[in-house]
Amino acid sequence: MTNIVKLHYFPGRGRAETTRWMLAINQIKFNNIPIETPEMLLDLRDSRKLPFDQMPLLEIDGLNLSQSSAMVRYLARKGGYYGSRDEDAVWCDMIAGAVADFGETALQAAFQPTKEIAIKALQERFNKFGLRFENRLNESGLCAGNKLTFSDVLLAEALNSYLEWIPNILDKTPFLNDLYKKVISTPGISHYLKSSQRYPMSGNNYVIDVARVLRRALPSHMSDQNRFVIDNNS
Ligand SMILES: N[C@@H](CCC(=O)N[C@@H](CS)C(=O)NCC(=O)O)C(=O)O
Repeated sequence: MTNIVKLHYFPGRGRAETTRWMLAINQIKFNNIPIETPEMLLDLRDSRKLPFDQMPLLEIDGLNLSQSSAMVRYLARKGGYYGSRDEDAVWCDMIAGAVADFGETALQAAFQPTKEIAIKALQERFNKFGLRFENRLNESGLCAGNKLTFSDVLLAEALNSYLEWIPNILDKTPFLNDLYKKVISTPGISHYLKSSQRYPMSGNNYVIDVARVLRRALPSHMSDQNRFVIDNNS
């Protein structure tokens, strides 16, 4: 019997979401293991499965994987999503790097003081990267080579978040729009997006979960900002 794949993280998308999309495209069944309290995180750290004390943690094939970019690449190699040639693989890596910079703004959106501020930041980031991605896709409709790679999946995952905030953002980038549709209609990802494993768009509840588990201050616009911070001097 194969061990079920486990993904430990806050009960939300965050930095675990790219791994979920890569598990999905590989059609690998997995369980989200939500870490909802500081005690649960402490137990996970005590288990010595976190080499850098950080989440997410992916338990797969008898391995304890840390760092979402390593998880994504492990799953890319496992499923043949790393391109066929060295040149494609290095393009995958370059695009994955750019998508990480692009996607960071979407990861931070829920932490912004207002919806307007979040949307402004996303639009500016899209203005910087959108046409660069579009021009790259112009050649074959894909990020690298002539078959789907993990860089296409990462790009679609980031675009999914941008679209949730700005629904018409892909109106002037038809290649990006086509790539997005292609990725979300693959059997694994379309199934995942409709499944109970898919967390909703991150909002205040997610921000509060993160602060509570990490015992961190909430963003300054939220009330009772230090409600989860332990004062060790008192
Ligand atoms: N580059 C890492 C970042 C991991 C990370 O920052 N994880 C946060 C939660 S999103 C964490 O565990 N923070 C606690 C800590 O750094 O001690 C990745 O993508 O996996």
